[in-house]
Amino acid sequence: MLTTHTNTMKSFIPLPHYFNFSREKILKKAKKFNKNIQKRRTIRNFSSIPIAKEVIEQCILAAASAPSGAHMQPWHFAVIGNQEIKNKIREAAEVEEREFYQHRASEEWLKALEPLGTDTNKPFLETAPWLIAVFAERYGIDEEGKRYKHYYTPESVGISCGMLITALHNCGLATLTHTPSPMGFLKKILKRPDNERAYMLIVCGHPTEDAKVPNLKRKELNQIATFFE
Ligand code: IYR
Repeated sequence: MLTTHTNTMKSFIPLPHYFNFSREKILKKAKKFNKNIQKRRTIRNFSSIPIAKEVIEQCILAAASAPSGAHMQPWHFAVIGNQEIKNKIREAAEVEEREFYQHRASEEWLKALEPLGTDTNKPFLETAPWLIAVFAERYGIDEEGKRYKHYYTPESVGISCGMLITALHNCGLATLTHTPSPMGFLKKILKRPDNERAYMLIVCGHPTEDAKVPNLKRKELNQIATFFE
């Protein structure tokens, strides 16, 4: 299989899977999927109910099926279930968050965050069963230690994060996309190599029974899409 930049030979195979659904079935599936994904909510109240590692493994494999620039697959998923590491991550994230809320964030930014009810306190980083730190590989390194270029890295990693969130939601699990900024501490705590940059922290678990979410509205179709028929 062609996987890395080192494969220069062209190789094509017949498209292995193609779903030749009827027009009716396509629309039915579109509606069904939308109905399900509309139930996705970002949560911040995580219970400590465990989730099997195998579930996370499957969802990461799904995420890693994302398209990527020149098929470089420029992502790495550091999956943390270890309590001591979670504690360290919480501690380091809260240092950055205190700086953010007290100094770095503009008035406008803080005002925009008000409806979400966020603050410097991040207990979910310790209580949720899994933290998935997603790293973007700024460049690749071949078997001889030579660097090679990656393309459209933020776009590629962003797509895979979206697919990961969708895959987890499909299992009935809740997530929080958490981006304490800067995220340099993740690279240090998780001992990731120089070519990687922390991209996003995805918190995953079950909501607590009394979990609350802000009363947010999604934009209407005519606000987000323009059709040229
Ligand atoms: N990282 C901070 C602030 C924050 C920023 C945005 I943009 C959000 O959508 C939510 C929170 C925090 O996690 O509290």
